[in-house]
Amino acid sequence: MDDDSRKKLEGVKNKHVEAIVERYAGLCKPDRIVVLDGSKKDLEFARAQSVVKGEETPLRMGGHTVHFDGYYDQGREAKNTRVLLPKGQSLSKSINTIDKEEGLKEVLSLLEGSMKGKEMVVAFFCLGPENSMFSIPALQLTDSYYVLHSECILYRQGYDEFKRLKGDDKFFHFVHSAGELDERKNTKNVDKRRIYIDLEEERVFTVNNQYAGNSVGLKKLALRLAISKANKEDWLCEHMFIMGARPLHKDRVTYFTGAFPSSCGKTSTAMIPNQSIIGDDIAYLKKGGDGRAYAANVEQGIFGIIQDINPVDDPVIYKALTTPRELIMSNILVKEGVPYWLGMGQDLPEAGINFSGEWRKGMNGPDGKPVLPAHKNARYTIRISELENVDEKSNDPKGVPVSGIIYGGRDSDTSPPVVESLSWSHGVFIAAAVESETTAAKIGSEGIRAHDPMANMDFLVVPLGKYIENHLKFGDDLDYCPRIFATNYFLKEGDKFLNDKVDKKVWLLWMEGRVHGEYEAIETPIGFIPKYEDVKTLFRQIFKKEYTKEQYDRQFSIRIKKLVERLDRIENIYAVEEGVPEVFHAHVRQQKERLLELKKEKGKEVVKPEELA
Ligand code: SPV
Ligand code: MN
Repeated sequence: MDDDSRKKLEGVKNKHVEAIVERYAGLCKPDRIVVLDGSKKDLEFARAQSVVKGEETPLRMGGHTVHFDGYYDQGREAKNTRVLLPKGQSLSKSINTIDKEEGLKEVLSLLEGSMKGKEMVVAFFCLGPENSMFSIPALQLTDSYYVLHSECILYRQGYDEFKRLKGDDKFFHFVHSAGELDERKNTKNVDKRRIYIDLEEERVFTVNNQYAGNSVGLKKLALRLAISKANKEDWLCEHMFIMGARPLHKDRVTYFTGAFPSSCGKTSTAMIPNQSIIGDDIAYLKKGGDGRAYAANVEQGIFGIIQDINPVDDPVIYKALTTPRELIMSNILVKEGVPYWLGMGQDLPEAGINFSGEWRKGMNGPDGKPVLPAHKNARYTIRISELENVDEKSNDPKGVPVSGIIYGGRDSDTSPPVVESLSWSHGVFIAAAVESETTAAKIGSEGIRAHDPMANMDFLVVPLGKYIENHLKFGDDLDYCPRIFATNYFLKEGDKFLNDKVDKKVWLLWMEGRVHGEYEAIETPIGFIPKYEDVKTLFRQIFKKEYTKEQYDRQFSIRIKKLVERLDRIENIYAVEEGVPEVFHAHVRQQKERLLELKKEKGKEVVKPEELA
């Protein structure tokens, strides 16, 4: 460590930080330790070193770089992401755990000597806005300048937040090593990829990986630690965007949060044109002094899926991705310094460099499978402040008051595009019953219907029953509960989607109006749905598009059989979960009864909205 780094380390005046640095430097044996304090110079250094070390390559557009993860390191690893479980404790069966002693021994031995020939960077960040009720200081140790550079874009700097701790140990810490690298600077031993989460010590060890969902401590690793912290302190830590909805011809902003499983339209909902974005992935929700729910973005950037970003469906992001600024693209196709991705709205070249190396059309990868030009989970990393639609309160230490919460699933044949819950607890039930077809964001098979409560299942580290109870309690404690909605953008008939991607703006503005009591709705067994006239008007006003009664009927009819089948699946899943609040079970039963009664009354399986009005 040189004098400059030593000075920065000592500058936070925190013995716990010094001990952690000393301990893992001793274990990982880097050639050098570099400490950053988040100054402009340090941010430039992080950016430059990613290129110097060969982890990123500049693209032709000013400020843009590309990073490739290894062929087998293209999504979040579930199998080897585990919670270290102290002896005598237990968690839900659905949570992947390993005995703490055994897990620690394994991961520490994998980290031993892992930084030989490399540098260990020590960086200070803050989860949530600085100096606020949301702030959690976070210390990152890594041997990857790509991880560091990503964090400098995605998170707020936290050197001052660490000073504010005044020597206290109330911070998260993350130890990451990409492990041994091959000639492409990719992790060699992905079979030894391990991500072990220690809730007691509020730390995560992650080794032999580079994909940001596995390696970037402050993202999905901190999410797990924060879920555990929130559980103890009675607030909520959610896999949610935060956005400001701005209706046509009215001067007001209404804040929504939304939880969608990966790749189900979460970022693009947060980026709907003429609305404003605060965050796209992780939110902390706390009760404010006025009895309302307040939300803050944990991050300051977006690590978004680039597939299907094109000038028609996502004009704001497309523009940001095609103009000069600091950003990282990962696992796209590059030809002559120009990036290409799937669904970008133009033809792709037939050869180039991608996550498999030198790529040609029609070739197979090392696993014998055809290689697409770019990976489906290819991503971009960008600061939200760079976007033209950033909300003016994006860094407000108070957070923003939440008026509505949206839960989005992905199903082709069951739920209507938008539905409002009957009450807070009914909304919590809807959220706990979210199902979604799996996508490329997680390693494994795609297109399988998976239960994903609150779209947070992959990250849950507290028993599911307790987590649901926390949600119920959070609403009960509030003087004004946000309204809860469910959306489904993926209804299909045959192979054809029933909605255009941009239609989500209509559902959003309907929800916004509901919050202000401006639309009546039709009560159905599953909740409130919009009236035809209202959405028809919104389609006309927003898109100058004719929305027919026939389209409405197809999209909003109550599909009793499918909905009951879903409830049966949910019932089975929760039958083996311990500690699930009775209110939840009651909602499952009552919703089923209402559906079956409707079937009896109408004598059919599919009931049109007008038959309910
Ligand atoms: C997600 O998959 O939910 C993401 C990307 O936001 S990752 O960082 O991989 O989790
Ligand atoms: Mn996410």
